[in-house]
Amino acid sequence: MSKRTFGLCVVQVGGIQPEDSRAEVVQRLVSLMRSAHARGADLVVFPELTLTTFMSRYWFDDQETIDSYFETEMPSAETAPLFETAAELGVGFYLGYAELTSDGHHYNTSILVDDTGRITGKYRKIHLPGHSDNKSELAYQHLEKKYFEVGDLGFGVFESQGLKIGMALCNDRRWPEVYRALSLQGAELVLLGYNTPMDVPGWQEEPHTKMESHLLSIRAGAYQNAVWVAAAGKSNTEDGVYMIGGSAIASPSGEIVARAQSDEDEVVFASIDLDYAQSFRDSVFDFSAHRRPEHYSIIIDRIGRGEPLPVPGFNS
Ligand code: CDV
Repeated sequence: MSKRTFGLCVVQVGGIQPEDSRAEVVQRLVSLMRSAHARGADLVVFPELTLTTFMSRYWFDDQETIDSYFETEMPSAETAPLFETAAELGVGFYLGYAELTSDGHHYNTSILVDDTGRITGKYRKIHLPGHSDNKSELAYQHLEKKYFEVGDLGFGVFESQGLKIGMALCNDRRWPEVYRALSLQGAELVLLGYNTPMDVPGWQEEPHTKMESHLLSIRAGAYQNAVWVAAAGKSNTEDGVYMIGGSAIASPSGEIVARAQSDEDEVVFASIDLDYAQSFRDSVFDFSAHRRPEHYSIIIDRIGRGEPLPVPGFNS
């Protein structure tokens, strides 16, 4: 049986504090990229909004302060070392960051960069959680709906380093439509970065289920779509807020093949067999043979829950 092996790394980042400068963060990421390369990485996945602390926990009125968390160019003078190191080592990377476009739009974005340091794909986050109103009674808020617009690029799949790669960001990993949209375009890898604070306004969960629902989401996405999923998170505390960590790689069997053991900066490596997905694609998840889109129209027609549809002889 053929084997196409690929060195995949998720790089967990143990918290970025408000006082950490971009240059300091980039140096930290470069050093983690070098460690990943030493482990055999071909591609490194960094978290969502990696370059600063998670700004959506704060209410800001002042647009200048808000914009200070965003990147207006990529690469920039501050982020160039990441691209240079990628080219030097021959390692690709995925990076999440806040993007301010030249015409004034704000997105929660990720880019894919190949092993020559060239940007080969971009994704702008579509499922934005949280709220846009000021819940000033809370110590920390979750204001993604205030600071970011819904992404306008759809769910793209990009050819990079000889693979078909799809991207998602954080809350996207909980939505099955994301993985299906990517796997229907032949994605072999789904890369995603996340920030999952333990306390989210209006979202009560036992601490253990926070980790469980994160791992369950990436495992289910991987299995039901016969893809590899690589998820890199921030972890530990950021400005006193605990982030769950649990950076991991899930295989097309739905198993976690590598997972962070700490809450700190950590390089999580797996040498993956890209052809392992094929047996799932040829059998239980042979989409062409078994999918029945003529019965899936409710998924497009409805956003929220509604009444049961009529079934001949019932619900009329
Ligand atoms: N940054 C995120 O999208 N976080 C969400 C929750 C925790 C608000 C998540 O699904 O992890």
